[in-house]
Amino acid sequence: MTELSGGPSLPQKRRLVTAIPGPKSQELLARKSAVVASGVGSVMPVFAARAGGGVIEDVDGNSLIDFGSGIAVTSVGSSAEAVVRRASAQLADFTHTCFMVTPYEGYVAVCEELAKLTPGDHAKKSALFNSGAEAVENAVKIARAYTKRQAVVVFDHGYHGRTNLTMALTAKNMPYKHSFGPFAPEIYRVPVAYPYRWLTGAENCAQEAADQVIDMISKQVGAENVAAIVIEPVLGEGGFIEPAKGFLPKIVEFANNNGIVFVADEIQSGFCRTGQWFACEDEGIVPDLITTAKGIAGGLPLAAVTGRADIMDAAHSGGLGGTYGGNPVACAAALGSIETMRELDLNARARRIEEVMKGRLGSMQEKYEIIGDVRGRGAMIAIELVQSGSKDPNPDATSALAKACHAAGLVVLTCGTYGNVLRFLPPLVIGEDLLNEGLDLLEEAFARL
Ligand code: PLZ
Repeated sequence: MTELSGGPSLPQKRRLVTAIPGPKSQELLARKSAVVASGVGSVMPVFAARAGGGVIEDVDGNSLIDFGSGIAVTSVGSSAEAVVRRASAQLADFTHTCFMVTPYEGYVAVCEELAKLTPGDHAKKSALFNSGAEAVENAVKIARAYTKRQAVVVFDHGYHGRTNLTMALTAKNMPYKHSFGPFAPEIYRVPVAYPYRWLTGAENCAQEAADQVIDMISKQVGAENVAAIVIEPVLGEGGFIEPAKGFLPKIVEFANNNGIVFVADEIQSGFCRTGQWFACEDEGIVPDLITTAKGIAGGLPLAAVTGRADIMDAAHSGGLGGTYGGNPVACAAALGSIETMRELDLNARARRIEEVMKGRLGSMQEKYEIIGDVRGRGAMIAIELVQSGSKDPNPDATSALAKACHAAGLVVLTCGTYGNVLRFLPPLVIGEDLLNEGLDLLEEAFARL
């Protein structure tokens, strides 16, 4: 894998010239705490100045290796040439007209790409929004309008956003829901096939979990009352959980047999992140609706609901929209991002990142018994940290390791219901030397722990 430039003048090298955070970041942090609400946290106390390829340069001139991509967003890098070129041209032409007032071509072109790229060869339509949460909310609106039913089924460890409805769909209380209720009604949570933590063993996980889900829906909700089943094909914030193979197809079959809209939330896993356009493809799943955001637009805010034309058309005319949904600059960026994914074959790069990461993390697992599980797909890889000799979660080691990586100039993120998962989401354009250097820094952090 050769090094790709993600920004014309940004050297693809880690470089620390001050402590982390440096003096300029510290000054900005003081200004931040005076005026930014404390509810809005930041993983690392450094302020970005430029970013591109596999690095983020801070205001003190430190250059950090990026294993976060701004939470799985900048898959093409933070300043990909085609994204900058197309978004800049659009910016000069016009910033906004509102698609609901006078439409423009970019929006239509993005919907055409979504129809081509998402799984299934049926007729598809899309609607564009600003954020992942908004896309999930709209998928639920559409599924309810189509089925004329109300109930929505979601899963343990699921994450779908921070708005009122999507908080209700999200599993984890702290920090997402605590003190923010009451939540939307008619949401039902069922188990997910989490192989590492399945009590009777990973080999029984897919069948037993699917049986439990179907039994719970049938007995507690009534399949005929369910509008939608919403699931992430690889669960993101909940801990990069890959449902045991066979689980998702059983759920899809149940949904199909009962007139339930199956919604794949691919906001984190989509757009080449897992080494294919969408993570569903692994098991040949064709969702009725698919929600996308994050990686779609190279860092600009854009989200979509895409799905079967008859379902998408169930919402009455004027029933879907929003002032900024499908903003022209964000659409231009999405077209640049998709162009980059095709041109650089970023699916192949994601698979290569998996190969390198799993190799290195697998060796670390043999050495450090607190690494309970190494998992994930493509450039969506994680390690689950446990107490030595058990599967009890080890959030302390997780945050200590993350801190050590940050101090060494490596941006890593944590996740997981138990706060014990270190996740790695490098831009797909990261150079292989930077990728290995990041893994060296992680290994040093383990050695010092
Ligand atoms: N669905 C699967 O991963 C966003 C959340 C970060 P928005 N994940 C990052 C945080 O702590 O707020 C996400 C996701 C899945 C929906 C969403 C929501 O997307 O664009 O953040 O609204």
